[in-house]
Amino acid sequence: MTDLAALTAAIEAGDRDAAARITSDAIDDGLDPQAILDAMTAAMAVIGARFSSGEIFVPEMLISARAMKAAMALLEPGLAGAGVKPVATAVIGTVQGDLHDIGKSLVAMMWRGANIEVVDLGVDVSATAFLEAIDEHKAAVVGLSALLTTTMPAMRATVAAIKASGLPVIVVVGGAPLTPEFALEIGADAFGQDAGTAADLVLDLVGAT
Ligand code: B1M
Repeated sequence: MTDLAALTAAIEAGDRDAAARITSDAIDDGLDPQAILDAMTAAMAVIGARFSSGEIFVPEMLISARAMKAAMALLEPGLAGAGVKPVATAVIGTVQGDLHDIGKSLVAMMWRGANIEVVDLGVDVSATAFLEAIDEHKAAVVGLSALLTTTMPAMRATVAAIKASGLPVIVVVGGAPLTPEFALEIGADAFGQDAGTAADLVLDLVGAT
Protein backbone atom coordinates (compact mmCIF):
# COMPACT_ATOMS: atom_id res chain seq x y z
CA MET A 1 0.00 0.00 0.00
CA THR A 2 1.27 3.45 -0.92
CA ASP A 3 2.78 5.46 1.93
CA LEU A 4 1.22 8.92 1.84
CA ALA A 5 3.89 10.24 4.21
CA ALA A 6 6.30 9.64 1.33
CA LEU A 7 4.13 11.87 -0.87
CA THR A 8 4.28 14.65 1.72
CA ALA A 9 8.06 14.21 1.94
CA ALA A 10 8.48 14.25 -1.86
CA ILE A 11 6.59 17.54 -2.20
CA GLU A 12 8.51 19.07 0.71
CA ALA A 13 11.73 18.04 -1.02
CA GLY A 14 10.47 19.40 -4.35
CA ASP A 15 10.93 16.00 -6.00
CA ARG A 16 8.44 16.30 -8.86
CA ASP A 17 9.02 12.82 -10.30
CA ALA A 18 8.63 11.09 -6.93
CA ALA A 19 5.54 13.15 -6.10
CA ALA A 20 3.90 12.17 -9.41
CA ARG A 21 4.92 8.50 -9.10
CA ILE A 22 3.63 8.14 -5.52
CA THR A 23 0.37 9.91 -6.46
CA SER A 24 -0.09 7.50 -9.39
CA ASP A 25 0.56 4.53 -7.12
CA ALA A 26 -1.86 5.88 -4.51
CA ILE A 27 -4.58 6.29 -7.17
CA ASP A 28 -3.91 2.77 -8.52
CA ASP A 29 -4.13 1.40 -4.95
CA GLY A 30 -7.58 2.99 -4.66
CA LEU A 31 -6.67 5.35 -1.82
CA ASP A 32 -9.23 7.99 -0.90
CA PRO A 33 -8.61 11.09 -3.11
CA GLN A 34 -9.23 13.34 -0.09
CA ALA A 35 -6.50 11.53 1.86
CA ILE A 36 -4.08 11.94 -1.06
CA LEU A 37 -4.96 15.65 -1.26
CA ASP A 38 -4.46 16.02 2.50
CA ALA A 39 -0.95 14.56 2.16
CA MET A 40 -0.17 17.21 -0.47
CA THR A 41 -1.61 20.17 1.42
CA ALA A 42 0.26 19.05 4.56
CA ALA A 43 3.52 19.42 2.61
CA MET A 44 2.64 22.91 1.40
CA ALA A 45 1.70 23.96 4.94
CA VAL A 46 5.19 22.94 6.10
CA ILE A 47 6.77 24.76 3.14
CA GLY A 48 4.77 27.90 3.95
CA ALA A 49 5.91 27.87 7.57
CA ARG A 50 9.56 27.34 6.56
CA PHE A 51 9.36 30.22 4.09
CA SER A 52 7.83 32.56 6.66
CA SER A 53 10.51 31.72 9.21
CA GLY A 54 13.28 32.35 6.68
CA GLU A 55 14.40 28.71 6.67
CA ILE A 56 13.81 28.45 2.90
CA PHE A 57 13.55 31.02 0.11
CA VAL A 58 11.59 31.65 -3.11
CA PRO A 59 13.35 28.98 -5.27
CA GLU A 60 12.71 26.15 -2.79
CA MET A 61 9.11 27.23 -2.46
CA LEU A 62 8.67 27.29 -6.24
CA ILE A 63 10.20 23.83 -6.61
CA SER A 64 7.82 22.37 -4.01
CA ALA A 65 4.87 24.13 -5.65
CA ARG A 66 5.82 22.59 -9.00
CA ALA A 67 5.98 19.11 -7.44
CA MET A 68 2.54 19.71 -5.93
CA LYS A 69 1.22 20.89 -9.31
CA ALA A 70 2.48 17.74 -11.09
CA ALA A 71 0.85 15.53 -8.45
CA MET A 72 -2.37 17.55 -8.47
CA ALA A 73 -2.71 17.18 -12.25
CA LEU A 74 -2.91 13.41 -11.74
CA LEU A 75 -5.29 13.64 -8.80
CA GLU A 76 -7.76 16.19 -10.17
CA PRO A 77 -9.99 13.78 -12.16
CA GLY A 78 -10.26 11.56 -9.07
CA LEU A 79 -11.12 14.52 -6.86
CA ALA A 80 -13.88 15.60 -9.19
CA GLY A 81 -15.21 12.03 -9.41
CA ALA A 82 -15.24 11.69 -5.62
CA GLY A 83 -17.03 15.01 -5.23
CA VAL A 84 -14.10 16.57 -3.31
CA LYS A 85 -14.54 20.32 -3.64
CA PRO A 86 -12.11 23.17 -3.06
CA VAL A 87 -12.58 24.85 0.34
CA ALA A 88 -13.17 28.22 -1.39
CA THR A 89 -12.74 30.08 -4.65
CA ALA A 90 -10.39 33.07 -4.68
CA VAL A 91 -9.64 35.69 -7.30
CA ILE A 92 -6.17 37.23 -7.18
CA GLY A 93 -4.29 39.89 -9.13
CA THR A 94 -1.78 42.72 -9.01
CA VAL A 95 -3.51 46.09 -9.03
CA GLN A 96 -3.74 48.49 -11.96
CA GLY A 97 -0.47 50.08 -13.06
CA ASP A 98 1.65 47.45 -11.30
CA LEU A 99 3.50 44.75 -13.29
CA HIS A 100 5.14 42.84 -10.41
CA ASP A 101 3.82 39.28 -10.33
CA ILE A 102 6.33 37.07 -8.52
CA GLY A 103 4.97 37.56 -4.99
CA LYS A 104 1.35 37.44 -6.16
CA SER A 105 2.00 34.18 -8.04
CA LEU A 106 3.63 32.65 -4.96
CA VAL A 107 0.58 33.54 -2.90
CA ALA A 108 -1.63 31.97 -5.61
CA MET A 109 0.46 28.79 -5.49
CA MET A 110 0.19 28.56 -1.71
CA TRP A 111 -3.56 29.07 -1.90
CA ARG A 112 -3.81 26.27 -4.48
CA GLY A 113 -1.66 24.14 -2.19
CA ALA A 114 -4.28 24.61 0.53
CA ASN A 115 -7.06 23.36 -1.82
CA ILE A 116 -8.34 26.84 -2.58
CA GLU A 117 -9.45 27.26 -6.21
CA VAL A 118 -7.61 30.28 -7.59
CA VAL A 119 -8.52 32.48 -10.55
CA ASP A 120 -5.33 34.44 -11.27
CA LEU A 121 -6.06 37.63 -13.21
CA GLY A 122 -2.38 38.47 -13.65
CA VAL A 123 -0.95 41.98 -13.39
CA ASP A 124 -2.21 45.51 -14.08
CA VAL A 125 -5.75 44.48 -13.14
CA SER A 126 -8.42 47.19 -13.11
CA ALA A 127 -11.06 47.47 -10.40
CA THR A 128 -13.67 46.59 -13.03
CA ALA A 129 -11.83 43.39 -13.97
CA PHE A 130 -11.63 42.38 -10.28
CA LEU A 131 -15.36 43.04 -9.84
CA GLU A 132 -16.32 41.07 -12.94
CA ALA A 133 -14.18 38.09 -11.91
CA ILE A 134 -15.47 38.06 -8.31
CA ASP A 135 -19.02 38.05 -9.63
CA GLU A 136 -18.41 35.51 -12.42
CA HIS A 137 -16.62 32.99 -10.18
CA LYS A 138 -18.72 33.67 -7.05
CA ALA A 139 -15.43 34.13 -5.23
CA ALA A 140 -15.39 34.04 -1.43
CA VAL A 141 -12.01 35.79 -1.33
CA VAL A 142 -10.23 38.36 -3.46
CA GLY A 143 -6.49 39.00 -3.14
CA LEU A 144 -4.89 42.26 -4.25
CA SER A 145 -1.13 42.67 -4.54
CA ALA A 146 0.87 45.91 -4.93
CA LEU A 147 4.66 46.30 -5.01
CA LEU A 148 4.91 50.03 -5.71
CA THR A 149 4.11 52.93 -3.44
CA THR A 150 2.73 54.56 -6.61
CA THR A 151 0.13 51.78 -7.07
CA MET A 152 -1.07 51.77 -3.47
CA PRO A 153 -3.73 54.38 -4.44
CA ALA A 154 -5.00 51.96 -7.12
CA MET A 155 -5.29 49.32 -4.40
CA ARG A 156 -7.24 51.75 -2.24
CA ALA A 157 -9.59 52.56 -5.14
CA THR A 158 -10.07 48.86 -5.96
CA VAL A 159 -10.93 47.98 -2.36
CA ALA A 160 -13.40 50.90 -2.28
CA ALA A 161 -15.04 49.69 -5.52
CA ILE A 162 -15.32 46.12 -4.21
CA LYS A 163 -16.84 47.29 -0.92
CA ALA A 164 -19.23 49.66 -2.75
CA SER A 165 -20.38 46.81 -5.01
CA GLY A 166 -21.83 44.95 -2.02
CA LEU A 167 -20.39 41.65 -3.34
CA PRO A 168 -19.99 39.25 -0.39
CA VAL A 169 -16.25 38.76 -0.74
CA ILE A 170 -13.40 38.88 1.77
CA VAL A 171 -10.68 41.31 0.65
CA VAL A 172 -7.06 40.32 1.39
CA VAL A 173 -4.23 42.70 0.47
CA GLY A 174 -0.48 42.22 0.46
CA GLY A 175 2.81 43.40 -0.99
CA ALA A 176 6.14 44.73 0.23
CA PRO A 177 5.27 48.45 0.65
CA LEU A 178 2.06 47.74 2.59
CA THR A 179 1.55 47.74 6.34
CA PRO A 180 -1.27 46.25 8.40
CA GLU A 181 -2.26 49.84 9.24
CA PHE A 182 -2.60 50.73 5.55
CA ALA A 183 -4.71 47.60 4.94
CA LEU A 184 -7.03 48.60 7.77
CA GLU A 185 -7.19 52.22 6.59
CA ILE A 186 -8.28 51.31 3.04
CA GLY A 187 -10.98 48.98 4.32
CA ALA A 188 -9.42 45.60 3.47
CA ASP A 189 -10.53 42.67 5.61
CA ALA A 190 -7.05 41.24 6.07
CA PHE A 191 -3.37 41.88 5.43
CA GLY A 192 -1.18 39.05 4.12
CA GLN A 193 2.38 39.44 5.31
CA ASP A 194 3.89 36.82 2.99
CA ALA A 195 3.11 33.76 0.87
CA GLY A 196 3.95 31.42 3.73
CA THR A 197 1.15 32.65 5.96
CA ALA A 198 -1.32 33.68 3.23
CA ALA A 199 -2.93 30.23 2.96
CA ASP A 200 -3.60 29.84 6.69
CA LEU A 201 -4.96 33.36 6.70
CA VAL A 202 -7.54 32.55 4.03
CA LEU A 203 -8.44 29.18 5.56
CA ASP A 204 -9.13 31.03 8.84
CA LEU A 205 -11.16 33.73 7.09
CA VAL A 206 -13.42 31.23 5.29
CA GLY A 207 -13.77 29.13 8.45
CA ALA A 208 -11.99 26.09 6.99
CA THR A 209 -9.64 25.47 9.94
CO1 B1M B 1 10.39 46.59 -9.59
N1 B1M B 1 10.46 47.73 -8.00
N2 B1M B 1 9.97 48.17 -10.67
N3 B1M B 1 10.54 45.39 -11.09
N4 B1M B 1 11.16 45.36 -8.40
C1 B1M B 1 10.70 47.06 -6.70
C2 B1M B 1 9.38 46.66 -6.06
C3 B1M B 1 11.48 48.18 -5.90
C4 B1M B 1 11.33 48.06 -4.37
C5 B1M B 1 12.97 48.18 -6.34
C6 B1M B 1 13.77 49.28 -5.65
O1 B1M B 1 13.70 50.42 -6.03
N5 B1M B 1 14.51 48.92 -4.62
C7 B1M B 1 10.84 49.47 -6.49
C8 B1M B 1 9.59 49.98 -5.77
C9 B1M B 1 9.86 51.20 -4.94
C10 B1M B 1 8.58 51.60 -4.28
O2 B1M B 1 7.63 51.94 -4.91
N6 B1M B 1 8.58 51.51 -2.96
C11 B1M B 1 10.56 49.04 -7.91
C12 B1M B 1 10.41 49.93 -9.01
C13 B1M B 1 10.61 51.41 -8.70
C14 B1M B 1 10.09 49.49 -10.31
C15 B1M B 1 9.90 50.34 -11.54
C16 B1M B 1 9.10 51.66 -11.34
C17 B1M B 1 11.30 50.61 -12.11
C18 B1M B 1 11.32 51.52 -13.29
O3 B1M B 1 10.87 51.16 -14.35
N7 B1M B 1 11.82 52.72 -13.06
C19 B1M B 1 9.16 49.39 -12.50
C20 B1M B 1 7.64 49.48 -12.36
C21 B1M B 1 6.92 48.67 -13.39
C22 B1M B 1 5.46 48.55 -13.03
O4 B1M B 1 5.10 47.72 -12.24
N8 B1M B 1 4.64 49.41 -13.60
C23 B1M B 1 9.63 48.08 -11.99
C24 B1M B 1 9.75 46.94 -12.78
C25 B1M B 1 10.20 45.71 -12.36
C26 B1M B 1 10.44 44.53 -13.28
C27 B1M B 1 9.40 44.41 -14.40
C28 B1M B 1 11.81 44.70 -13.91
C29 B1M B 1 10.51 43.33 -12.27
C30 B1M B 1 9.15 42.61 -12.06
C31 B1M B 1 9.11 41.27 -12.79
C32 B1M B 1 7.92 40.47 -12.38
O5 B1M B 1 7.35 40.58 -11.29
N9 B1M B 1 7.52 39.61 -13.29
C33 B1M B 1 10.83 44.05 -10.98
C34 B1M B 1 11.36 43.41 -9.83
C35 B1M B 1 11.73 41.95 -9.99
C36 B1M B 1 11.54 44.07 -8.58
C37 B1M B 1 12.20 43.56 -7.30
C38 B1M B 1 13.69 43.50 -7.58
C39 B1M B 1 11.76 42.20 -6.80
C40 B1M B 1 10.25 42.06 -6.58
C41 B1M B 1 9.97 40.61 -6.26
O6 B1M B 1 9.53 39.87 -7.11
N10 B1M B 1 10.26 40.18 -5.01
C42 B1M B 1 11.82 44.68 -6.26
C43 B1M B 1 12.89 44.96 -5.25
C44 B1M B 1 12.87 43.98 -4.11
O7 B1M B 1 11.83 43.56 -3.68
N11 B1M B 1 14.03 43.63 -3.65
C45 B1M B 1 11.32 45.77 -7.10
C46 B1M B 1 10.16 38.77 -4.62
C47 B1M B 1 8.72 38.45 -4.15
C48 B1M B 1 8.65 37.01 -3.69
O8 B1M B 1 8.45 39.29 -3.04
O9 B1M B 1 6.83 40.65 -4.37
O10 B1M B 1 7.46 41.33 -1.99
P1 B1M B 1 7.21 40.27 -3.02
O11 B1M B 1 6.00 39.37 -2.48
C49 B1M B 1 5.99 38.86 -1.16
C50 B1M B 1 5.22 39.72 -0.16
O12 B1M B 1 5.23 41.11 -0.51
C51 B1M B 1 3.87 39.11 -0.11
O13 B1M B 1 4.12 37.74 -0.32
C52 B1M B 1 5.16 37.59 -1.27
C53 B1M B 1 5.94 36.33 -0.94
O14 B1M B 1 6.30 36.28 0.39
N12 B1M B 1 2.81 39.50 -1.02
C54 B1M B 1 1.52 39.21 -0.69
C55 B1M B 1 2.84 40.06 -2.24
N13 B1M B 1 1.61 40.16 -2.71
C56 B1M B 1 0.77 39.63 -1.80
C57 B1M B 1 -0.61 39.47 -1.79
C58 B1M B 1 -1.21 38.89 -0.67
C59 B1M B 1 -0.45 38.49 0.42
C60 B1M B 1 0.92 38.63 0.43
O15 B1M B 1 -2.52 38.69 -0.57
C61 B1M B 1 -3.35 38.93 -1.67
